[in-house]
Amino acid sequence: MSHATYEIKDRVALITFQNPPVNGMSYALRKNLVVFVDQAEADSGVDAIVITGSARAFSGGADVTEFGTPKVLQQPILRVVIEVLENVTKPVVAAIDGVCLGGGLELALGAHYRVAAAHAQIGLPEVKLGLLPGAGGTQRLPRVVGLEKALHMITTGQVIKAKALADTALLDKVVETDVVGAAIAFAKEVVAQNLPLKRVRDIEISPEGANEILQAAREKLENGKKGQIAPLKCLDAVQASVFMPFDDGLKFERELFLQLMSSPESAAMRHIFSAERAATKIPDVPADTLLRKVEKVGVIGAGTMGGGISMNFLNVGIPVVLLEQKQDALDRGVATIRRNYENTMKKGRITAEQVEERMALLSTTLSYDDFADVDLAIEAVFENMDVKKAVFSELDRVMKKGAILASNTSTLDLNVIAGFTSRPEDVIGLHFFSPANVMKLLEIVRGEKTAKDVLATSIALGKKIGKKPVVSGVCDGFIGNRMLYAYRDAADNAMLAGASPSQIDKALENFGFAMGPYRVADLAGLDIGWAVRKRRAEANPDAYVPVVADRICEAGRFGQKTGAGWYKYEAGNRTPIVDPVVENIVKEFREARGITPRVVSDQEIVNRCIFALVNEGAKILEEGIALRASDIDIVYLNGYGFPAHRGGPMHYAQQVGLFNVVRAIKRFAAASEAEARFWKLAPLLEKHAESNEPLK
Ligand code: T1G
Repeated sequence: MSHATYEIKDRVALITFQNPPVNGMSYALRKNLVVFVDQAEADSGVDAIVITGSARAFSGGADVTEFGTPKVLQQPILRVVIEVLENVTKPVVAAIDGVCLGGGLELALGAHYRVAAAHAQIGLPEVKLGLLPGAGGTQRLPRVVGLEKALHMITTGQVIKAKALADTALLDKVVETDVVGAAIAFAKEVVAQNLPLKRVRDIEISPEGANEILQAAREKLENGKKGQIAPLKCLDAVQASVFMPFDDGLKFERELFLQLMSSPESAAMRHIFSAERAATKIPDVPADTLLRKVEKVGVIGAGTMGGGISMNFLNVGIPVVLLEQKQDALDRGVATIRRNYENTMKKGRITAEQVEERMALLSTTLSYDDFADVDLAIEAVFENMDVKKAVFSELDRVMKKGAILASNTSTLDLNVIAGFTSRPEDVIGLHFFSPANVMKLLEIVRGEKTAKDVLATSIALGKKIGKKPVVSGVCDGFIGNRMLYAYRDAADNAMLAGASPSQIDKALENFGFAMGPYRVADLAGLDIGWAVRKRRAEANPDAYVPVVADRICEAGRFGQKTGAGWYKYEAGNRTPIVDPVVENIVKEFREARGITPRVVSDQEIVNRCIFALVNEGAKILEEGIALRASDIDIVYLNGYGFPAHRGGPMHYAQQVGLFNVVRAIKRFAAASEAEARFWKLAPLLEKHAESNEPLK
């Protein structure tokens, strides 16, 4: 099957890529393109050539599905295709609509001229895959948009609308409609006026001021995201565009590209790219499932969560009716939403008009009767089953047939909640993470009776509001929090063995977490967890195992909010300060248990905490709570700050080697009875360590 079409319109050869969904530059498309270009060049009835894609995509770049396969190196590789375009003896014009990204933009830069639709999206996002533009982008883009803009685009992966690039040499014409027609007319004009066949590679770059620009960019990147090596290599490649002859620059770019392509960081980030998309595919829910319409949303609870949840829908133009029990709570909630928008506006990310547009979509009520016409209701009320029962009974009473009833619960059994209604098939969990208007993760909790179209609608809505949806089954803590409990317990075990809270935090921050578990606890507040543990202890005294955090809380130390928790804090300052009081509490806690502290290495701390995540993740996978290992990665990357350049706990475990993970867990378990109780090895993990089959 051909991956491009060829037709002649008024002596202009029009070559249209046909590799849906986004015209990835596959081997077949690359080959078809060269064959058609050669055909057009040899045809005396053709004066010029226009290459184009679809309205959705000129091209989304190199075909990522070919990475790691022989096809990615099968000739003609993209660089060769680009050289073919550059050296055609007739004008080649790229007609750009939709996305023009990565290798797609590099291809367009090989054309002599470029005509774009104003709304087309242009960029070199390879850095987000842990790569750099490997088909000349680092050498050509600076020549058409200037060094500084090219540096920013390539080191951040920023995508820019074509109209914002209209005044650069990247684009020769920007049109509102019919970009192909405009490109054909433009090509004919080039022929009629016998204009030169411009090659981007021939544009000179002045070195004047380059060093200052490059040095400033380098310093910024060196203080950037830890562990990500691609941005600095992008900078090195762009630097070559200024100081090396073009072909040497191409060679240098290629060397750096191949280094990145074989790096664990890029493997991790490419894994994330495919994992995010896989997470929205549910085996027993057909991709063409008819979705329920969601044109109006009701949110119950105007607190931090309810307000943040509401903002997600207001941001995409969906009206929200916000319900509370008391007017002053409503007023506070609305004021908080407005304040959040005004803060975003002050940062220049939205305009004053957008603030008003969004606030105008928000209405409030004290009566459930106003939920009669909402298509989806999401409750974000107190985490108590009696409260949930009252809320869902009311929702069931007032909401129209076919509406979706959602709970934001993070700890309660969704199936029980669904049982409070006459329509359990319309009930689902939409677990947002605080702050709900910022955090990307959305755990979509599928109840036993949740209808397939409700699930499909929720996933589509999650994507629409810019979240990373992951489907979870029903269990305590779903996917993320259940793993978080294991992670925190592992950190506590390392502390009991002899490590200090600050050593544990630093070890995990060096691994790549933005904050270690004790700093996170101080930020979130220790009192919340303490209350949960006390409730559990009252309910089941025999099962309760005291933890050091109890002693910290008993001392009135709830974290930043009280000026002291695991660390102490000076007034108005969030910098954690190691506190001898805590070290003494930990020391006494160990002594009371007859534990003699030992040296615990940073690597052991990391292994204990990350392998605890992996072990719990394997249990979650085995129980069918998560559909696939990569879903677990997406949860932990987007809800818990797992470093992207590690790919997620399950991906990281595969890179370490499941044999090594299982061996380490067994050695931890052998240390004591308490450790053996904690380190119950997931059978699935042991099975895959034996078979060496990757976890799927
Ligand atoms: N190759 C192959 N498939 C791709 C693809 C690509 N480049 N990009 C997207 N897809 C698939 C995706 O997996 C999904 O498949 C479907 O298209 C829709 O994607 C040499 C080496 C293009 C903005 O980094 O940013 O060029 O799940 O759900 O929201 O220098 O996809 O339906 O089976 O995301 O409309 C550089 C990556 C590659 C762009 C579309 N390019 N893609 O977003 O749909 S490296 C990128 C995106 C490179 C050269 C280097 C987005 C999109 P499925 P989607 P969307």
